[in-house]
Amino acid sequence: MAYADLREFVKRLEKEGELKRIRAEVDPVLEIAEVVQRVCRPSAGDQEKSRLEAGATKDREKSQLEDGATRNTALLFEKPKGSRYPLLINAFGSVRRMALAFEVEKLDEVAERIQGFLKMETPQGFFDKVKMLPKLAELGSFFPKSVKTGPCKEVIQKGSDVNLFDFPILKCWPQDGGRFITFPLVFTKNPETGKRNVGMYRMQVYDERTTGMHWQTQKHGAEHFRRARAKNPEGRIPVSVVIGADPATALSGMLPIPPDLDEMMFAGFLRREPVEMAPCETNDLEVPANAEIVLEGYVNLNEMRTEGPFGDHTGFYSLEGEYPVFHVECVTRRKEPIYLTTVVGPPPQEDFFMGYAVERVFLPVMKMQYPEIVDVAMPAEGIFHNLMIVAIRKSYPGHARKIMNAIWSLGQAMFTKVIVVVDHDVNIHNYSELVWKTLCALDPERDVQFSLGPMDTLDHAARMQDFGSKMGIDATRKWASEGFTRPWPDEILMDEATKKRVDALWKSLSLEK
Ligand SMILES: Cc1cc2nc3c(=O)[nH]c(=O)nc-3n(C[C@H](O)[C@H](O)[C@H](O)COP(=O)(O)O)c2cc1C
Ligand SMILES: [Mn+2]
Repeated sequence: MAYADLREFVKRLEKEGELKRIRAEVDPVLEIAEVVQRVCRPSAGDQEKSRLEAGATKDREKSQLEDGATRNTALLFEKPKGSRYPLLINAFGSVRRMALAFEVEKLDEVAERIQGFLKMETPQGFFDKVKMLPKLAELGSFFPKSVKTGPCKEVIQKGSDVNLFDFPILKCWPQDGGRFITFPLVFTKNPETGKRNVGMYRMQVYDERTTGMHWQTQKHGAEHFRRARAKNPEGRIPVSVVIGADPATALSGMLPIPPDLDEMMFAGFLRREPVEMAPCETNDLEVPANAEIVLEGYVNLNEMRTEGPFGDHTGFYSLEGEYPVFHVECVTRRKEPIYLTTVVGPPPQEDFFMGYAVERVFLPVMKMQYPEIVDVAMPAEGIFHNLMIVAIRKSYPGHARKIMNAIWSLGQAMFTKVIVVVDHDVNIHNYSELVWKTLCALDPERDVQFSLGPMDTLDHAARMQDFGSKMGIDATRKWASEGFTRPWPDEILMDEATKKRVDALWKSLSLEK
C-alpha cells in the first residue's frame, strides 16, 4: 500500500529508527539549517574514511555518510520558533530513506520497474518511449484521479487571513536574501496544451502573501510563463504550490522528465497507486488531495522582482537575479500541517540523495537509448551538473565522443559541465580507481574536447548566465583506428594459479592479526 500522505511516511521513518523528534524550540532562521549540517554532514575525516570503504567494497551506497557521533536521520522539529507547525527536514537524506520513500529495498528495484515498461513494444526513439508511459500508465491505472476534496482542505484561509509567516519557513544561510520555501511543488498548466507541469522551484518570501518564483530559464515552469506572456503580456497565469505530500508525490517535482509528461502520473507510477487530485478553491488547477499545505494564487506576466541571494547546492551563494512573483490568494491546509523543507549548501546535503536516486532510477532509460552505456556516476562534489562519469562498452572509433554529445542533448543532462568517459571495466563508483585509470589513459591535448551550450543557471563560473563551455574527457583505451598506433599495455593483475598457491600458504605465513 502506498503511503497515504506525508505523516504516514513520518510514522514509517520513526518506526525504522530513521527519524528524531526535536522538542526544544529552534529558530527556523539559521538555527535549523545549522542543526541539519551537524546531522547530515560528517566531518571531512569521516567522509574520506567512508569513501575509502566504499571504494574497497565497490559500493557507493556504503558511503552513506553515516557518522559515529551524530546519526544521519530525518528531523521533526516540533517547536520551530515563531510557528505553531512542526517542520520536517532531511526526510530523504540517505539512500535508505530514499528507498523507504519509494517502498523498495534497493533503488534498483524502481529502475527495474521502469525497465519493464520500457521493454514493452513501443515506437523507436527515446522521447516516444518515454511518452508512451502515460499511455501505459492509463492501462496500469497510475493516472491521477480527480476527487472532490481531501485532507488538504481541512482549513481554508483567504485574503487577509493568509500569512506565510504562520509557517516555519527557513532562512538557511547568513547572506540569504530572506526566508525561502525550499521544498515546494509548483503547479502550472501549459497555456497552449493545457498540460500540467510540477516543478520544485525555491520561493523567496517577500511578505505575508508574496514570494519569488525561481523558474530557471530552461525549466518547464519558465516555459509556461514565456508562452503565456507571448500571448498576453499583461495577463497572469494561475499557479498553485503544494508543500508536503506523500513521498513519491513530494519528490516528483525534481524529476528530470520530458515536458508535457505529467509529474503526477509519474508519482502514481512510483507509488503504484494513482495520486488523488482535488480542485483548487480559487483557480482552475488541481493539487494532491493529501497535501499538507496548498498555496493558491497567480503570477503576473509583466512583473519581475529581485530574488536572492540564496546559499545554493553549489556550496556558494547564487546571486541576485530578476524572477517572476507569486501572489498567494488562498491557503488550504490540514488542521495541523507538517511543513516539509530542506537545506541546500556545500555538498553533500539531502538533495544529493534525491539526485542519486534519480541517477539510479533513470539509468535504464539512458541505457535503453544508448545500450553502450554500462554505468553512470555523478559524485556529490559535482553537484549533479558539474561532473558525469560514464562507463561504455566501446565498439567503434570516436565512440566516447558520441556519448558526450548524446549526454549534452539528453534532457537536463544538457547542463553537464564535465563528462568523463571510461571503458566498461572501470569501476566508476570507486573514485580512486577512476582517477587512476582516467589519468593513465590520457593524452590531454588529444583526449579533451570542448563544446558550447546551455549551462545550469546556478553555474557562477560560466562566461554568461545560462550559457558556457563544457569539457569532455575521453579516457577510454585508444585504438589504432583512432590513430593510436602504439601498443596499449595490460593492467597488472596477479594470475589465478599464483593466488591459489599463496592462499594455501597463507596461514603458515602468520600475517593475519
Ligand atoms: C532542493 C531543490 C531545489 C531546487 N530549486 C530549484 C529552483 O529554485 N529553480 C529551478 O529552476 N530548479 C530548481 N531545482 C531543480 C528542479 O526541481 C528540477 O530541475 C526539476 O526537474 C524541474 O522540473 P521541470 O523539469 O518540470 O521544470 C531544485 C531541485 C531541488 C532538489
Ligand atoms: Mn516537468
